[in-house]
Order: sequence, then C-alpha cells, then structure tokens
Amino acid sequence: MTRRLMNWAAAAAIALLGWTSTPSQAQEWRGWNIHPPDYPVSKGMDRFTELVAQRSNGRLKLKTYHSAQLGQQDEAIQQMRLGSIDFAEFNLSPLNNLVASTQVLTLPYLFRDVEHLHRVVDGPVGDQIAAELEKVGIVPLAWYDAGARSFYTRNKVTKPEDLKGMKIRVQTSDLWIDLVKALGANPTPLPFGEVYTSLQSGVIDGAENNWPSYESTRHFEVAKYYITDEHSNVPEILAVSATRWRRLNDADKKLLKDAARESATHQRQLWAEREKVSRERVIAGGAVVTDLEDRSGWSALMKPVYDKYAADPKMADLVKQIRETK
Ligand code: BDP
Repeated sequence: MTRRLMNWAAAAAIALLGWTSTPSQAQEWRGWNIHPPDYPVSKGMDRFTELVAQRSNGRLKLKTYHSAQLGQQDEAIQQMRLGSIDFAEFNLSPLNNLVASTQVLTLPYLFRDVEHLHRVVDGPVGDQIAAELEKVGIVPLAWYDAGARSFYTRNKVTKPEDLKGMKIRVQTSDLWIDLVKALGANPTPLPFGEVYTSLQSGVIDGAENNWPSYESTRHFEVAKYYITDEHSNVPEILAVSATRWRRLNDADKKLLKDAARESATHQRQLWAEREKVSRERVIAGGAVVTDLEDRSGWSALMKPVYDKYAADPKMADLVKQIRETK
C-alpha cells in the first residue's frame, strides 16, 4: 500500500512538473545493495546518495535499499538492465557470464596487492571493462574494494587436497565453477542469502569470501575453518542503469561520477579498517584461522583456469596490461 501510494505520489509529481522537467529528474531512484547498513559498501553508497542530493540541491533523489530488500544479486542485475533498478553495487563475479572481460578481474592470484588493484581498476583496464558493461545496460561509475576471498569450511582444510570432493558454494559464474573444480572440489552455485542455511544443514561443505562478508553473514558460526588462501581479489562496482544514464545531461553525469568516485575513496578506507575488525570478530566468535604465507601450491593449480579464460588474444592482452601495471 505504502509503495503504491509512493508510486502514485511520484507520478503526480511528474505530471505537475510537466515538460519543464524530465521524469528522470523527478522520480526517486531505487538503489540495490546486498549488504546490511553498517557494511563498508553500504556506507559508501550512503555517502554517494548524500553527495548527489547535496550537489543537485535535492533535484536528484536516490534511495538505497540495503540488505537485499530488492532481491538477490542475479535478479538485481536483470532488473538494472531492464531499468527497474536505477543504481546498485555489484561484485563482478555474477557479471562474468554476461561480459567476458569482467572475468579478467576475477582471475586467481592476479593482483600483487590492493594498490596494484586500484591502479588497474582506476586506469585504462577498468575503463575498458566499464565501457563493455555499459553496452549491456550497466554503467559503472566507480570501483569499490572487496578484499581477498578465501575458503571456509565445516571441516578443517590446510592444503588444496583437503578440498577434494567438498561441495563449495560459488557465485553464478562459469569461471568460479572452473576455479573450484581446478582444486578438486565440487562447485555449487547458490545465492548469497542461502549460504548460511546450506552450510548449517550440510547441503554444502564450504564457501569462500572476504573477512567482512564471512563476519556479517555469520557464516563463521556454521563453517568455522577459514584458510587465507586468498584465491581472488575480484572487485566491485557502483553502477547506474543505462536507462537513467542516457537521459542525463553532461553536467549531471559529471555530478554522479564525481560523487561515486569520492564515495569509493571513503569505502576503500572503511574497507581496510573493517577487514581487520571482522577478522578479530570471527576469531572471537570461534572461527579457527589457518594463515598461509606461501600460496604457491594453490596458485600452481590454477593453470587450467588461465588456459581457459585468459588464452584468447583480447583476454591475454588484458592480463598482460594488468601484470605490467606498476
Ligand atoms: C560479497 C560481495 C557480494 C556478493 C557476495 C557473494 O560483496 O556482492 O554477492 O560476496 O559471495 O563479498 O555472493
């Protein structure tokens, strides 16, 4: 009822504004986010919407629905392409099957450190991938941090062989399926929101994620062994729908882009802090961490993933550009 009323009010407002203002300016933009309000991504998005409201003097109204209120990630991607979600923050993995170049940033053991990742996504490689996403209706404005992803399991894992035969949850992405297969485990694609109960019931034996998500989802309660194999540093994007973007004038495009980039600076800072806090929190909550110094035994197993996803000339060139980014 409330939503119907809101829609009616928005429609009435547009009608009143008449031809002097376009609908894209009058309607409230709906933003999708999978994370709870206190998560670094959520705070970054809040900073973004505040800056946009301030700088447009309230003309551009953006509201983020946190905690997957507007659905799980795969649906949200479809909704953004159809224009029913106006902005969102996405991990690149569920975009892998849609836009091949996004796979490059998902590849295992590619980035030297977070500074290297920032230089890549904030530079020509990031711009190229963003341009390709725009063609499918998703316009990235800035890159958010998501740290390194590592495995966590119900039974203890200290080396790749221990994963053999285990059912490991992955995001919807062929690359992720092959990455987990390369380690001898059985990849099981599942929405993020179903991982906790699937771990609890034993439908899956493990999953993989960064410290903040391992903590915020409380997965550590049902899969307490975390091993810092850090197999992927796949980043995330703050994006708007192409439907909205195309209707904006250049000044508003710049306003949104600047606000998004500033929000990313904020998010990256919060991210670095939260990674440490989350690690402490899960350990206090009973998680048993195996810290790895030498990951060469893990990365050596990733050759089939590179052979399949980084072999064609375009992908090989992107990998080369990334490796050569100082
Ligand atoms: C988190 C990402 C989120 C993904 C989730 C997942 O921030 O976008 O949906 O992992 O594994 O780290 O599904």
